[in-house]
Amino acid sequence: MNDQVADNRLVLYDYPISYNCQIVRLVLCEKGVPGHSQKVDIGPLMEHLRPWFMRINPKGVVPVLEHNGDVIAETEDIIRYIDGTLPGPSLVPSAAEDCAIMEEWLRAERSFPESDFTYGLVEQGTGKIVVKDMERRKRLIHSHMKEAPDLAEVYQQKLKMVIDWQDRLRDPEMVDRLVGTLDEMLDKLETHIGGRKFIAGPDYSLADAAWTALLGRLEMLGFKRMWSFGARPNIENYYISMKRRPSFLNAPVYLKSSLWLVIRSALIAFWPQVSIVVGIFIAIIVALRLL
Ligand SMILES: N[C@@H](CCC(=O)N[C@@H](CS)C(=O)NCC(=O)O)C(=O)O
Repeated sequence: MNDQVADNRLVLYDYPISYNCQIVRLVLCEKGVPGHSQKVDIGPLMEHLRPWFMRINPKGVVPVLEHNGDVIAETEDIIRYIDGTLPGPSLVPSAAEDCAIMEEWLRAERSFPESDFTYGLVEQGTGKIVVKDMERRKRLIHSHMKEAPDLAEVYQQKLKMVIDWQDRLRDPEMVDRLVGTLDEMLDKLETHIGGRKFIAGPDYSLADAAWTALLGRLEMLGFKRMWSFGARPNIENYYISMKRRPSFLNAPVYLKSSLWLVIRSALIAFWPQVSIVVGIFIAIIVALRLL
C-alpha cells in the first residue's frame, strides 16, 4: 500500500512487519485501493497498548481499518469488508464451488497460530527476550490502566490475553508441534496447488493473499526449506508466481525482520535509559580529555 496516497476515508492502523497487516495490505494492493497507513508500533514501543489505540480496538492488536467512520478489526473481517465494499476486482470467486475452496483454505490459514509460532521461535533463538517482552507488556498494561481508569475492563481482558499467550509460550513442545502442523498443511497445499495458478478458481482470491503472507512469514523465519530445492515443487512454483505479482512488492511482504525498525522503536521506548548511558559515556570522554 502506498502510504503517500493520503485518502482520509480509508486508514489502516498498520505495522510494517506485522503478519496480519501484510495480508490486509496485499488485499488492498490487489484491489488497487489507495489508503493511508497509520503506523502503530507493536515493537518495543508498544503503542498498541496505549489508551488512544485501545479505544479504537479494545483487543489492542493491529490491523484495524477505518473507513468512512466504520471501524473494522480482525483481519478476516477486514479483508472481506475491503473486498465487498471497495472498488477493484472481486477477490471472492463467483462460482460456488470455487468459493467453497477459497473458504476452506482461508480457514486453514486462519487456524494457524502464527504469533505463537513466531514468538516461540524468537524465544528459542534468543533466550529471555520474549519473557522480558511479556513482562513489560504486563507492566505497561497496569500503568495505562491507571492513566485511563475508564478502560479498566478492556485492559483486564488484554492482561488475560497476554497471560494466556505467555502460558502457551512456556510449553517447550509448542514450536515442534506447530512445525508438524505446518508439514501437514503444506502437504495438502502441495497436492492441491499442482496444475493450478491460484488456490481457488481462475483468479487471485483472498486465500492467495493469506497463503502468500504465510509462505512469506515462513521464509522470514528460515523455513523456506519446507518447499524449496524440490521439497514441495508445486508450492515453490506457486510462491514464485505470487512473489512476481506487483502486490508482493508494493504491500510490501517482508522476508527479513527489519532490524532498523526494532532498534528505532527500542531507542524511543527506552530513551531515558539510553540518554543516561550516552550521558555517562560523554562524561567519561570529557573527563579523560581533561586529565
Ligand atoms: N485475531 C487478530 C489477531 C491480530 C494480531 O495478532 N495482530 C498482531 C500483529 S500480526 C498484534 O497486533 N500483536 C500485538 C500484541 O498482540 O500485543 C486478527 O486476525 O486480526
